[in-house]
Amino acid sequence: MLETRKEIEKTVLVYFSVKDGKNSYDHIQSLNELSSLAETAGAEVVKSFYQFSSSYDSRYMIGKGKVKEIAEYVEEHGISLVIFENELTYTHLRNLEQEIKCKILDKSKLILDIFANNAKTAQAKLQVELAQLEYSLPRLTRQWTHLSKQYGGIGTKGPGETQIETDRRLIKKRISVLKEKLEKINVQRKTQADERKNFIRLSLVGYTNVGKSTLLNLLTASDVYVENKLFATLDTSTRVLNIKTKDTESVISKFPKKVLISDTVGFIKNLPHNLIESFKSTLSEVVESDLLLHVVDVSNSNFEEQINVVNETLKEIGAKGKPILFVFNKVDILENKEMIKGLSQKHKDSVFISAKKGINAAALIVKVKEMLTHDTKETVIKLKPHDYKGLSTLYGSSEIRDVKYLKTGIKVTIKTKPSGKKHLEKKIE
Ligand SMILES: Nc1nc2c(ncn2[C@@H]2O[C@H](COP(=O)(O)OP(=O)(O)OP(=O)(O)O)[C@@H](O)[C@H]2O)c(=O)[nH]1
Ligand SMILES: [Mg+2]
Repeated sequence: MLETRKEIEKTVLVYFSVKDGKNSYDHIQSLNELSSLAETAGAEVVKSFYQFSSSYDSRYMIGKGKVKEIAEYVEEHGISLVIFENELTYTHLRNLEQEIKCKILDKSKLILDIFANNAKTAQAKLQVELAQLEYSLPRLTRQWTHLSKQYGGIGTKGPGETQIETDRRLIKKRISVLKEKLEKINVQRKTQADERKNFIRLSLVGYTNVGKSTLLNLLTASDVYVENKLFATLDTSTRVLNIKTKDTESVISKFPKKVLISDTVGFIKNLPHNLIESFKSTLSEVVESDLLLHVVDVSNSNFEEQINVVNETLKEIGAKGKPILFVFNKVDILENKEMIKGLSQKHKDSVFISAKKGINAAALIVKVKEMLTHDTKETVIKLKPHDYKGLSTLYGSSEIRDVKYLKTGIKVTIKTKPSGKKHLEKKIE
């Protein structure tokens, strides 16, 4: 755990990128995000360094000149922590620590620390410990010697073995213990999931700090933890849709089954892979949902990139292809309201809300109902006059309710699902 929580550590950030001519803006976004992460961990960021070069330095990641510049700054200003945006290898860490005389971390380690600090349930704690150990394994230094005291015992110190080899073996042993424990929790979770089969299941997914938990609270009249910090939520909370306003109650009563909504851990750019791996069981609720509500902080200038990161992460956890409703949140603080029109054209299944102010909750629920009870929905498709090929495609792929041959074209009413509709539109174009 970072010592930063006990006393605020003066911190500098470092960003390195290989020159490709287009990163003039990226480094600002990345450093801003790294700064929020560092502050979430309790650090005080006093300066950022960045460097673009034709290739990275195998010894230090950044060039030797930059290392010197940072070392001087660290000494002059009493800095105790340097955080790199880039993932550092054991060699980088060792060499950097020799030149810059203070603690050095990379973004993955920082995120792992925040997760460790925020983990509340036994499952989250085990998952974080597993990810931390897997991260440490290739970066072992003598810092792990305490493990032999904690988990040591018969056969932990073979003759001639170095301490690091012993530690590595201890860590591997602990990793398999953790995996077993998590597997047991997973079996219990599957039983719970089976019990939920008779419900309609929605999951809130999205970048960290976009307002997922605030939305869960609004939609389910709950009180889960909300905070203007990254990774406030690490566990999955599931609640029944239950928002009692004049507009929403009547829609909710028309759902064929009770609706459950789950809120879960948020995503971030370059989330350490082993964290995603160990959080897979927490995230399995997402994979099993009927519909994903992809919550986006539309007031954040970087929201398009955040959408891409979330889409990539969804692929990684096996949730690709799930129906998605884009929930553009924080419209109350959106300066450029003009954007809404363009976004709603780009993302057909979308709503614009403020979870905090309760704006447009009814529209969201209506949209959810529309997407879920698609089989009762009708869509009218207009084909060109004499487009019998298009008509035959429609007959082959959907249930036709009505066909009208007009002078201007053929008007076909079909029973369809939203995803099916997109598919059809493509076929007909
Ligand atoms: N202005 C405004 N702020 C909001 C809105 N929704 C959420 N917030 C704020 O955004 C911050 C993050 O909200 P959370 O609900 O904790 O976000 P989250 O997506 O659950 O975040 P993590 O669990 O940390 O990934 C809090 O300070 C909320 O009060 C909104 O509609 N408008
Ligand atoms: Mg949350």
